[in-house]
Amino acid sequence: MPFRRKKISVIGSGQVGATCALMLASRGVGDVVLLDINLGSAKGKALDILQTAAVQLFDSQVQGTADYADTAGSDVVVVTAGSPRRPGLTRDDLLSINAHVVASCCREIKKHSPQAVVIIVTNPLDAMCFVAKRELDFPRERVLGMAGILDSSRFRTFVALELGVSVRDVQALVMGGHGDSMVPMPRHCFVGGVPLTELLEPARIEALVERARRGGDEIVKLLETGSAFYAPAASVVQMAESILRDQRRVLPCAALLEGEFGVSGLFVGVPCVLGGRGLEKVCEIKLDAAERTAFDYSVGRVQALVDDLARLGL
Ligand code: A3D
Repeated sequence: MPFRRKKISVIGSGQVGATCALMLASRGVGDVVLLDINLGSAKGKALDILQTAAVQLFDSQVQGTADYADTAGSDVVVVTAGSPRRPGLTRDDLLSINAHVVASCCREIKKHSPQAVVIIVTNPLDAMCFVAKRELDFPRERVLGMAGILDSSRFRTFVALELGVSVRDVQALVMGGHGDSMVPMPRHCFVGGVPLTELLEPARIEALVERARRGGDEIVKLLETGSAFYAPAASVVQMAESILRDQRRVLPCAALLEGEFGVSGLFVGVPCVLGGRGLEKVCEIKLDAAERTAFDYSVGRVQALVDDLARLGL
């Protein structure tokens, strides 16, 4: 069989999408198609990224388009299309605008890349995953949301800054829905193998948890226009790479739960094994009483978003 490079399509060539395309191409994960309703943005950014190859030395092809036919047969499709958060605009406000965008993108993805693993990034994340799953009707293994890696990388960053250590040696887990109700799990945070709870007082840990929880807002306020994109894009690339290279990494992702953690029919952030088939496994861990309460509250918030979709007829 002739060798075929992996193909990744990124829908939406805005801040997150274009950064994803750059990172995917420069890591040599595969050939990248960048699609946007704004053809000039997709083509211009794709060409610009391609021209970094001579300097960054990669062989990936990068194509910009507004035509889904060019995305046909993608192994992974990343959906970043939609409106970003703006100051004063909550994730929930985006529900209506972005549900229509994600549904229309997923109809095209289903038509052109029926075997793809689809990674949703558009906010409000957990609700957009729900819309995507409904439109795609793919098995749950092939519909995932990116949030937990970003949320936990924020927490890891703040822990590393606080302790003055390398972030490489800080492991952390954030579960639950993406947003204010996310559930950072200090009990599962380790610094060079030492539990965080032995290194910092509970009040300091709580302050870092709170900063991670508001990590997106902090950046929205600083930027004044748009929202974070470097760390979100890097988080997407980690998911895509684990799938495309069958790395079987254990990463916190939004996955459709089918009874795990006592939840069914909702996308919630949980530790997942990502490999060649997409979601290989949900890792069900024991939650203590406080974690259970926080997780259940977060799941309730995801359910409320899904209920809003129904109420709005989305
Ligand atoms: P932005 O830079 O505005 O890019 C969005 C792009 O989508 C624009 O180029 C639009 O032209 C394009 N677009 C709009 N509608 C369509 C459509 N129907 N088909 C194709 N393209 C379309 O936004 P951004 O890149 O900063 O953010 C993109 C999305 O990701 C937003 O919903 C953000 O809220 C979300 N986001 C999520 C996270 C998570 O952690 C989950 C992090 C960062 C951003």
